[in-house]
Amino acid sequence: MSSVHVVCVTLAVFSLLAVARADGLLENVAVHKECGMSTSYNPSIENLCSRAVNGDRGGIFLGTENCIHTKIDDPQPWFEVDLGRPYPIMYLVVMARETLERRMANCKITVDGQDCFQFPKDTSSWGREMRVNCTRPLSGRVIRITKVIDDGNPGWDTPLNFCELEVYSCVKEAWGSGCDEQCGDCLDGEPCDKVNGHCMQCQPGLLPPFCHQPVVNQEDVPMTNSGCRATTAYFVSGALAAVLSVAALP
Ligand SMILES: [Ca+2]
Repeated sequence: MSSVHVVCVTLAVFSLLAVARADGLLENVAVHKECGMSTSYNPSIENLCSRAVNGDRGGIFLGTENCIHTKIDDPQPWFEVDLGRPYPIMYLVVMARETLERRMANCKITVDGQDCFQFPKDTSSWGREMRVNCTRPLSGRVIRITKVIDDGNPGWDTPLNFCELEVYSCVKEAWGSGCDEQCGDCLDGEPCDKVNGHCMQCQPGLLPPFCHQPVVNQEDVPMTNSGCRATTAYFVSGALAAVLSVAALP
C-alpha cells in the first residue's frame, strides 16, 4: 500500500471516529418531560400532550395513544415541552402523523419564545421524520410548536396533529453550543449546566464552577452565602457524614 493510501485510510478512520463521537454526545432530552397544549380534540383524555413525548415514533392516530391532536376550531393551536433546564438545541425531529405530513405546514417552533424554525406552507412532500435545525444557534428550556393559521391553510388542516417531538442536545456528561465540552466532577454526579458548564457544587477538593481542577489556594474558592469557602463546606459536611455513619454502626 502506498503512503498516499495509508494517509487516506487513516483520515477516513479518524473521520468515522469523529462522527461516532459527535453522535454519542447527543440524546433526545424531551422524552417523558412535562408538556402542555392549547386544546384537546377529546377533552376527556387527560394529559394528551404526553403522547408527543412518550418516546414512541409510531404514526397511527386512530386507535392508538401515540399522537396529539388539538380541536378543529382551535384559533391558535400549540404544543410545548419543558425540558426541565436550559439546553443548547442541536436539532429537532418531528414525527408526523402517517399520510398527514401536510399538517405540519406553517408550524413555527420557538425556544423560550425565540424563533427557531418555521415549516413551509406545503409539507406534503416531506417524509414523516422531519428533522430541522434552528436557523441560528439557540439555547433554552421550553420548546413550543405553534400552528400559524392564515388564509393559506384550509380549515381541515388547521389542527396541530403529530406523533412525536424529539429535541436533541447534550448527554449528561457534555455541554456547550456543540455539546463538545466535558462536564467536570459535580457533587453527587449531578449534570453540569448544559449552557455554561457550571456545576451547582463540586465534589470535595475541586475548584468551582467547572470542577475540573483541584483547589490549590483556598482564596480561589468563592465564598458561599454563609461565609464559608465552598470546598471547605464540602469537606466539613463530608467529614460529618462519615462520623455519623460510623456512629450509626451496630
Ligand atoms: Ca408518540
